[in-house]
Parts: sequence; C-alpha cells; structure tokens
Amino acid sequence: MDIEDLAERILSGERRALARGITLVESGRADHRAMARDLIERLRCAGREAMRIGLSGTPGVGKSTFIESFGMMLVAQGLRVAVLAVDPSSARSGGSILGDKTRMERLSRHPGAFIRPSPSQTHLGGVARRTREAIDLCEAAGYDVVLIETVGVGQSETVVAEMSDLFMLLLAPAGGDELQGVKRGIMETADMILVNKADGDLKSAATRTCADYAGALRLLRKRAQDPEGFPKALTVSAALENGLDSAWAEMRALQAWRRENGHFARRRAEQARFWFEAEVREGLLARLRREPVKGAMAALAARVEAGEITAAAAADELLATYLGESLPA
Ligand SMILES: Nc1nc2c(ncn2[C@@H]2O[C@H](COP(=O)(O)OP(=O)(O)OP(=O)(O)O)[C@@H](O)[C@H]2O)c(=O)[nH]1
Ligand SMILES: [Mg+2]
Repeated sequence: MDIEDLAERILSGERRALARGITLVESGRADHRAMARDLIERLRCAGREAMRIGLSGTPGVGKSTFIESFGMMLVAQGLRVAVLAVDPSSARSGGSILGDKTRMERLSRHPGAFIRPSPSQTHLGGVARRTREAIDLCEAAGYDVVLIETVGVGQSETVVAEMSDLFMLLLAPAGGDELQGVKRGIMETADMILVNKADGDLKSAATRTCADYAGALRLLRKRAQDPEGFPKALTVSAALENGLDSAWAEMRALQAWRRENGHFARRRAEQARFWFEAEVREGLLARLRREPVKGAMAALAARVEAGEITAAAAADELLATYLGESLPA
C-alpha cells in the first residue's frame, strides 16, 4: 500500500481513500499499525481542524434521528459532516450505526456527508484508538464537523468526551420529577444538554425536564472553560427538526468563546496527554498478555496458589525481571 498516495488522496477529499484509511487504522496487524502511524503523521501536517462534537444518550433517546436532522441542516449550509460511532457493545445487532445507516438515509446519501459504521470490537481501548485516528483522518479530509455518537453505557461516554471539543448529552422528557438517574459525572462533562422529543404530547414534559436540568446544571461547580450561562439545557425535536438551529448557534458561540480564551487549545492538549497516558497503560497491559511475560506470570501464579510465595513477592519478582532495568521500582 502506498501511504504517500493514500495521504494525498485523503487530503484531496476522496471518500474512498478516507474509507480505506479508516480501515487501515482499524486493523490490529503490526504492519498495518506502522502504516497507520505513517499515514496519520503525514495528514497531521495539513493542520486541518474540524469541530468535534460528541453525542451521548441512552438507547432510544433519538441520537440517530438527531444526527440525521442536525447533519442535514449542516450540509444544507454547505458544511461537510462526518459521523463516527463508539459502540463497545458489539453484542447489539452489529453495532448501532450499522442499522442507523438506514435510519440516516438522507444523510448517508448526501455528498457532503460521510458515515462510518462502528467496527465490531469489544475492547474499548481498541475502539477508542480507532475512533481518535478516524477523527484525525476526517479532519484531514476536510470535514468541518465530526459527530461522534455513543450510547451511554459504561465508560464509552468518558471515551467520547475525551475526544470531543463539545460534548452533548441527549435526554428524553422525564415522566415524573426525577432527573432520569443521570450520573453526576456525566452531567459534569456535558457542555450542553439537549432534551429531545419536544413535540406533540411530550412537548410540555420536555419543557419541564429542560428547566429541571438547567437548574441542576446551575448547581454544578463553575468550570473555567464555560462562559456565563453555560452549560445550557435546550429542548429540541429531532423528528420535527425544531430547535436544531438554536442548538447549533449555541455550539458555535461556545466554541468561539473557548477559542478566544485559550480553552479550545488547552482542551485538545489535555486530551492528547490523556490519550498518551492511556496508550502507555494499554501498551504495558498488552505486554503482560504476550510471551514471555504471559508464561512467567502463569508459572508464578501457580507458585502463589501453592502457597510457595506471597502475591506481593511474586508480583515484585515478575516486574523486576521484565521491567527492572528499564523501569526501576
Ligand atoms: N416524538 C419524537 N420521537 C423521536 C424524536 N427523535 C427520535 N424519535 C423516535 O425515538 C425512537 C428512537 O430514535 P433513534 O434515533 O433510533 O434513537 P437512538 O438514540 O439512536 O437509539 P439507539 O441507537 O438504539 O441507541 C424512534 O422511534 C424515533 O422515531 C423526536 O424528536 N420526537
Ligand atoms: Mg441510534
């Protein structure tokens, strides 16, 4: 594979080249990894930048419908939109976005949009790296907005928040007065809350829910990266395409303020650091799962089980043998 040629074709906006590039970064093969790193390095030099918008929400809240409507609004304005997904639960029928391609029918047919189904990887670390690198590729290919969808389960929200410039939480209108058990940690990472389905019978419930969340957001500790009045809660109807323009205006206002005040660059720098540290941890763990450490670990584990050596002493011995000189204790 000619990486220089592939890089050039991605930079010129060729969709098939972008798709091939993403396939390459998804591969776990060692020679593919080396080519993927080379590719990303070449593309970085172009210095292109998209607005990265993360979108999270429980199943059925309307994420796909929102992306279809919101994406269509953006492409109608002449913007190019890429859609990626982080879906660790490949047990769900082939990953959410696969079925979604049919749901995002209008958007997937639009020449200004690029939709990439989630690969079926169960390992969140692998999905995270693949998605980050796919974002880099989409940016280099000249997409103005990259939407990253995740269903709000487990760690996937954190993963998406750590690769987004703006992190949106999509919520449904609540029936009673409870705040749907949204975890505080997720509320704290949200840059905006969008209460979807504000239409028909659900409209007044959506308005009430939105007011509740706006109140809850005001109670959170003020963050340096937010101007006055943020994070906001808004109502939208993805189905009727209501409120999408206001949501977009708020996103742009927030993004512009953060750029002017240095928060945009700082966030990206902090994210780069976060992923570097995550990669180091992943890399160390991966080595534990490979020979020769794997066998040595099994042998020591047997001795621990037999009571010949304590767990702590055995761990020390293993780490000293394999990391001792390079990483002193
Ligand atoms: N009334 C109303 N229904 C909506 C709206 N948006 C989505 N829905 C409906 O809610 C259901 C779920 O929508 P999806 O877009 O598939 O939700 P999702 O969050 O992508 O769901 P998963 O991919 O399963 O996590 C569908 O039946 C939609 O038609 C809306 O704005 N108003
Ligand atoms: Mg969906």
